[in-house]
Amino acid sequence: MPENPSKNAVVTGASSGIGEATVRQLRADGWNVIAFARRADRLAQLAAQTGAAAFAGDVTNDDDVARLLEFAAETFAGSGGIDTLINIAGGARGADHVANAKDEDWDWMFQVNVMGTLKLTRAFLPALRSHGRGTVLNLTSTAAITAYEGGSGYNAAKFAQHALTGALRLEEAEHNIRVIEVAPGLVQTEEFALNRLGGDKEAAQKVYQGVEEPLTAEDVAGVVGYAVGLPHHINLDQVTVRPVAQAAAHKLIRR
Ligand code: 8X3
Repeated sequence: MPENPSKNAVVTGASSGIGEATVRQLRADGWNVIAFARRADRLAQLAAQTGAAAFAGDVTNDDDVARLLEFAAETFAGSGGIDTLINIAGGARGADHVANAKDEDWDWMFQVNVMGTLKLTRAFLPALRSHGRGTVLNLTSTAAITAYEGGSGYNAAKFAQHALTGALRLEEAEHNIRVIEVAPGLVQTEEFALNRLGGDKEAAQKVYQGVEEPLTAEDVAGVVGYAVGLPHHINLDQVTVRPVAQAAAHKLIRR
């Protein structure tokens, strides 16, 4: 197989979970990486440990995104420019049924999962096009594929992010930009369930209770690293990744 020519990536959502693990994976694979997230202290630590460049900001803030774009142009100026954008920032808030849905939870989920992906992607497309072999990888979820009770807001946001990803793949193929979707199922991370359930540690632990081997952030980062590390003409359109114990959204084996 030809060598993968890509090497300069921006990773969002990099301060914890799958985003952080992806930065570590790509650095271990020899990539130049800019880690982007809101929490500067965590980013600084990650940068010190991995040699990634850190840039603090919010994916839903247009000024932050514009500053990130400038920073990426400077950082990667000597090594061929950015070739890969990895949109991992996202998350769930609330597990209410539609009957009790909270506007603020839905707004937050649409902002961070959908609008954040849009803002980053739109900002970086000109640079990815001019590079000539661009890659956009969007981390969605199995919640983008199957709706479930209590999932409505997260399902709606992730379905929307999935749809954006599909349209983008069609639109950008002529610019030689591959568009990859990685859709993980149950992944046990430090913060995902905790954030979703309003910081309730006990409830967050119950999500994974009895599941022998939920996925880890590192498992998913390995898949992301594999997908973006393939020779550029190979596009993994959509990769669904679940633990064996979760054969489907409704079929989770707890022992
Ligand atoms: C997370 C997967 O099962 O909580 O994106 O919807 S799930």
